[in-house]
Formats: sequence, C-alpha cells, structure tokens
Amino acid sequence: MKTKRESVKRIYGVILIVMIVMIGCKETTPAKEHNSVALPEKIIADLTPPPMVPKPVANRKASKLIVNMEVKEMEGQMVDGVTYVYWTFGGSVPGSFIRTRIGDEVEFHLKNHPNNKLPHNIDLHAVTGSGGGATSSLVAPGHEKVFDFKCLNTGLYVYHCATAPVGMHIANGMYGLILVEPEGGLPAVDREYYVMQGDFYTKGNYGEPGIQTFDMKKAIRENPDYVVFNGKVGALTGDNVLRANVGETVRLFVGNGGPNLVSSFHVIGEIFDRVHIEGGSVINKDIQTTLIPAGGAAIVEFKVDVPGTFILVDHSIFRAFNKGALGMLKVDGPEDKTIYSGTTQEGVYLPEGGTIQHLPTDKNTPKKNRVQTLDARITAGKNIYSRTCLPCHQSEGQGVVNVFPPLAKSDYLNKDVNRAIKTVLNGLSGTITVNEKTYNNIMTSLNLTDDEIADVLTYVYDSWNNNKTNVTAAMVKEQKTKKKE
Ligand code: HEC
Ligand SMILES: [Cu+2]
Repeated sequence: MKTKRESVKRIYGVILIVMIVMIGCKETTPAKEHNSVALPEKIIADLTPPPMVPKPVANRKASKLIVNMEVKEMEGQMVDGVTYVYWTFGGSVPGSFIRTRIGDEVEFHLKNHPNNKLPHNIDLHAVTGSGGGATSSLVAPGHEKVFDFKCLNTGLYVYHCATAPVGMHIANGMYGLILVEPEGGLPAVDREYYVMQGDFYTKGNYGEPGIQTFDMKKAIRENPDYVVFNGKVGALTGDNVLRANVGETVRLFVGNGGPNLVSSFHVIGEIFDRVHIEGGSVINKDIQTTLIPAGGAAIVEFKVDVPGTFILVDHSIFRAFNKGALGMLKVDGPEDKTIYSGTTQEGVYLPEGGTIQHLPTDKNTPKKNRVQTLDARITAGKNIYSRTCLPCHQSEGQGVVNVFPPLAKSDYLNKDVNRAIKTVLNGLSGTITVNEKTYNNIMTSLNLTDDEIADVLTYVYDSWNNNKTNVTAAMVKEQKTKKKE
C-alpha cells in the first residue's frame, strides 16, 4: 500500500516540477520559490520518551519528516502500590517528544496497536488545518492513518488525543509536545529536558493502593487526586532526578496536558533567565514562576550557578506536596559562597532585644533540671510534632508516598535512636531506605532545643507501633557534642 502511495506521490511531484519549470521559464519566477517544491530530503523523526528530547535540528534544511507514532494502552504505576491503565502516545506519559523545524513537511503515521481496545486520533497544536490533524487521523485498533502537514509557525506545541470523550482520553495520559525550531535552531545549551504536567482522577483517593480506574465525576468537578510531572508521582525524584553541573545552561521544555488545571511552574532556588512565554516567540526575562495553560507550554532557560537540589513544582503548592507535582534537578559542582552562602549564623531571635543572639554554648547553658513525668513529656512532644513535623510526616506518621518517609512503624527510626536524634538535630539528605522504600529528599534542621527534640522523639517512639524508646535531653546533647568533634 505504502509503495503504491509513494509512487503516486512521486508522479504528482514530477508533474508539479515540470509545470513549475514551464511557468518558471515563462514568468522568470525567482529560483528561491522552487526550493520548497524540489523533493526535500526524507528523514525518519527520532522520537524520545520524557525527560529526554531528540537532538537539536541545528542547521538541517527543511525536510520531509516521517513521524511514526504508536498508540499503546498500557498499565503503569501512578505511585508505589497504585497502578493505572494509561493511554499513551509512544508508550510514555507524556508521549514521545517530536522535534521539527520551520518549513518541515511532516508525514504523520498514527498507528493504533492491535491489543488496544479503543479508537484514537491526534490533534497537534502545531498543525494549521482541520482539527489539528484529528479529523484525518481517527484510527481503530490494528490500523494506521497517515496525514501530512507543514510546520508554518515556530514554537513549542502540545499534542493530544481528541477522540470522544476527549477529556477522558487526555486525562488518561494522551498528550505530549512537538517543538518547531526556527531556521538554524534554538541557541545551543548544555542540557535539555522534557517535563509535562498532568492531572489524574481516580476512584480511590491519593495513595489508595491497587489498580485505580478513571473517575469521570471527579474529572468534571476538576478535583484531581494526582497532579504530576511526567505521568506519575516520583517520575523526576530519587533515581530519576534531572541532572546538571554548575556553570551549565539548562533548557526545560515544559508542557501542561491538563486536562483541567493550569500550572504555576516554578523551580525552587532558581530564577528563569529566559522564558518563551506560552511556548511562543516572546521571551520574558528574570522570571520566578511561569503560568502554563492546560493545553499549553513554555520553554524555560537558566544557568545553574550553584550546586544543590532544585525542586520543580506547581506553585499551587498543595499539588506539589500532597498530589505529586514535584520533581528535582540535582546540580553538582563546587560551591560559590558569593552567590549562596548557606547558613552563616544561627541564633535566638528575641524581638524585644532587637539583636540576634548566639545559641548558648554547652559551657554556659544553665543546667536547669527539668523534672517532668513521661506522660507530660509525651504530651509536650505531641504539640511539637503537630507544629513542626506534621506538615511533612503527616498526622498519623504515615508520611507521603515517595516524598516524606513514614515515622509510623519505621524500621529506620526504630533501628537506631542516635541516628534519629541526629536526623532531627542536623537534618538529613541523600538516599535512605525506610520500610523497604527509598527516599531521596531533604529534611532541613529544625532549630529545636534539646528538650524539645527529646520530647518530640519520645512522642514519635511512643506512637504508631514504634518501640517506645524514651529519648532524653542528655542523649540529644551527646549527639550534639559528637557532631562538633
Ligand atoms: C519539611 C519536611 C520535613 C519536616 C518538617 C520534618 N521532616 Fe523528617 N524527614 C523529611 C524527609 C524528606 C526525610 C527523608 C530525608 C532523605 O530522604 O534523606 C525525613 C526523615 C526523617 C527521619 C528518618 C526516616 C524515617 O522515616 O524514620 C526521621 C526519624 C524524621 N524525619 C523525623 C522528623 C521529626 C521528629 C520531625 C519534627 C521534629 C521531622 N522529621 C520534620 C522531611 C521532614
Ligand atoms: Cu485517545
């Protein structure tokens, strides 16, 4: 079928050229206009799953670009213990990244895998034409549809399935990005990544285990259980963090598949040097948070000047800390204290005194003997927990899947009390394993007194099936002195 199609095309092409040459002879059309008709070079597009992107177009000429996109309905993991049947373009959420340049003639092959259950199509926002391709591409399982379009506008565009019910196809993961680069390509950078937000609606609430199915009611109410980058909680944390080195330039192609929510995209600890607003040609500079509409995109660029873990969030912040919209960019390299010093001083803040005072050193700490019953200390510890620890470790110590480890029945906690004390004293970062799950996140040091640390840990050990260790201020002090040695 294909060869017949191609030969027919070639014949038309030849006829067209002959005609144009004839017109050209008569009217002396400038040679330039012939170029778009001359048979362009044929290239098979390299498609990549997130967070990777295909290599830049650089100086390549406008070409005939063949895109082979396969729709796959497949089970995947939303978060530890929760599976979901995703509908995908190319086997990933978001779908494969398509990289084109202005003037490219794209021959789009949409293939619906024979094991799929439903028809699908594709609407590419980069297409000028009916339905963005959707009207020409509805394809049943086990079939293929082909349509052609020309890239007339540069920019970063969303593509998505537009088969009824459209919202459901998008909500199940059927979206991705297509980039149309300008002549000569975008300016070169050291790192490029592909990140796309999406909201998911499941029968069970966040983290409820098992296979979860799509919930139409929640979708209509625009009340998602999950808001995530790259299709699942933790797609960009732990072993999957994005990486860069100090001094490098980073470009993020950020999309928002929706279906419902608008994203307030922000990277904690970075300022975007340049943002292609809404993925278009206008460049805004020095941006903290950029708004990405549902069905829209943005290109953000920045240089990483200092090492650290920079957190990608939707700054509608409950989505980040409670629904999964959190990723990480880990930057390695030497510190630059002139840009960021770290804590230079830690003191007690006394509003009346108006000055920062240094924490008393061990030598001049008044040795007040606090005589309190265990019960009183546990009650005090509970209050400290609610004020200080609960936002991350949650009310029943259950933590947040993939982000904050549990304190309830935590093997990590129960195995080593001194290690737990040091965690609260000094904070903790790097990979740890708690109850067979790994976490790679940051807990900051919390500025609590020895007594407070003792009480809060005693409360934690006394709760949620932990081993009832009684942590005393003296034990905390001992770990503190150890740190200094
Ligand atoms: C801002 C969020 C945050 C707050 C507030 C916080 N933690 Fe953590 N905590 C974390 C993170 C993140 C980790 C894991 C760090 C890593 O991955 O290396 C952690 C790890 C721990 C661990 C070791 C792992 C485990 O689950 O047993 C203990 C113990 C702990 N925290 C206790 C506390 C206590 C007690 C408080 C309150 C005094 C507290 N944390 C407050 C985020 C927080
Ligand atoms: Cu579909």
